[in-house]
Amino acid sequence: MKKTLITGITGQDGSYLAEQLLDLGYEVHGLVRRVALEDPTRRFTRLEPVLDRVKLHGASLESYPSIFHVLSKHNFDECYHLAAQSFVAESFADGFSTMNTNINGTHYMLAALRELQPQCKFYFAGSSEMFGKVHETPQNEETTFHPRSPYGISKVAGFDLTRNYREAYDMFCVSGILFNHESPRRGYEFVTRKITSTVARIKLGLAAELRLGNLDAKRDWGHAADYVRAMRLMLQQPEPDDYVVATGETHTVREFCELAFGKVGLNYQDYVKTDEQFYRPAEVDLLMGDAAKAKRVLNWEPSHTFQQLVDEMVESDLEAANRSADRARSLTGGSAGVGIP
Ligand code: NDP
Ligand code: GDR
Repeated sequence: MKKTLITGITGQDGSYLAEQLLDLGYEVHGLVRRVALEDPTRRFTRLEPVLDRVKLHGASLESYPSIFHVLSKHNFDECYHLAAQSFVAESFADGFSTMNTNINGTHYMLAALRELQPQCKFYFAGSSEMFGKVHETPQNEETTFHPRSPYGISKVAGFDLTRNYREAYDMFCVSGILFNHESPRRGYEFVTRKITSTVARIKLGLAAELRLGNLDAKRDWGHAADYVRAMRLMLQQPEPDDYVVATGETHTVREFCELAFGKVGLNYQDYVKTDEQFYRPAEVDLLMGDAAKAKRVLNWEPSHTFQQLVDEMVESDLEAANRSADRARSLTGGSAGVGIP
């Protein structure tokens, strides 16, 4: 039985990865913040289906000793380092925290593994945000990086640290360069979930409009369940290497809105308003990945279409909004105002 450590196990990707690894017979450990252990009902919602089958350890990415402590107690075959401040807009608001968590956190993980268990295979969650102001389209493993946010810069640093540990210490360290991937478990601030959760609320008469920033930004959106599958495949290869994971399609935020509102029989133009506060100081205009290498070497392909992704997210948010409205109605005896589901 393989033993694995997932940092960021409470996040979107961590929860899907934990489920897939458990299904494959892995023993799954997760590194979580102390505050999460203190309030499991609120912080472990994504992990709920598997909570009794994972072993959680309190540690913080800001603290080398806390990471060292966990790694000194258990030997792992594989480590998936997913924990990060992952919201690009927040990285403009507080670049210092983002840099600290994302760069030092990755460095601490690598340094502690080197010290305690250099045989453990290491996955770093790289990002298409590293391509930023793109130098070519589509982007592949050879495309030059030009990050456009503190988040993107922190991911380039993490990517370089990971490669350097591979080259300098002969450790099995890989980076996945993953393009945007979404699901019903996506955080509410990210544009896809913001759209689908608001569509559900508008449909139920609980919201009147949706305020967004740049509708013309183009992203290559896939499904998170497909993308975590690629992470594991990277660690099963004979040699460590880096891979782009993407669908090869690109769509505007506007197109996402059109499909999501269309799914419930509404026209996005009647509800979407643009709002300066959601524009970024520097935008990544266009992302479109070329995952030919992942297909060739890992035999990986996405299994969800863009339309299926949007449909699944809208359906899930409609169900959640309906449940929440029912709960509120039963509490108020009929007339109810309802918050975010
Ligand atoms: P989420 O934002 O859903 O999850 C982030 C995770 O990191 C959470 O478990 C969070 O824990 C944890 N975390 C954040 N800060 C700290 C900290 N200081 N100490 C310990 N844990 C911390 O991200 P995703 O699941 O979407 O993404 C996973 C990784 O992949 C991230 O590194 C992200 O940058 C990267 N990525 C994501 C892509 C995407 O489209 N989803 C694309 C490319 C890369 P808590 O619950 O306590 O907040
Ligand atoms: P992104 O995802 O920055 O690509 O990073 P996000 O969903 O936040 O933005 C995508 C695009 O939508 C535009 N946009 C808005 N975005 C948000 N969040 N809110 C809005 O109201 C809004 N209006 C327009 C943005 O400007 C942007 O162009 C995600 C994260 O998961 C990263 O961690 C990951 O590395 C990358 O994807 C790949």
